[in-house]
Amino acid sequence: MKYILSAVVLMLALAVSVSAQDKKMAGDITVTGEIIDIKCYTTGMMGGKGAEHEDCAIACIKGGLPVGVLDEKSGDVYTIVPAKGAKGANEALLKFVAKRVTVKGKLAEKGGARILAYSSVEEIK
Ligand SMILES: [Cu+2]
Repeated sequence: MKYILSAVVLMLALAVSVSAQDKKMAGDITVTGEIIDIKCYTTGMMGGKGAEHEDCAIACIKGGLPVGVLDEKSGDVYTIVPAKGAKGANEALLKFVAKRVTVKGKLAEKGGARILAYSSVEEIK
């Protein structure tokens, strides 16, 4: 009986931790990593990241392809959009392309998409 009870408690604890993970979908977030153009990074075009890809990334982002940040720890990619009322992310982030930065903002996640409405970007020197 004791055994069954502890098994039930364990299952409940697991269920709670899983639903807690599902709910980490919105809120303040800080991401450290490289500013990338998501299209080239995803397709692997010309390496898709780093200094060798800087010129391509700038051209792509200037041309309107989505800009994002590649989390250096997890490898997760966040699409960057402007915070409410701010100007377009693409133009504002051009000077940070292929640089190592810290991006702060609000995260929204759904269906595999990660959207970061950024409030600040700082280059790490
Ligand atoms: Cu590119």
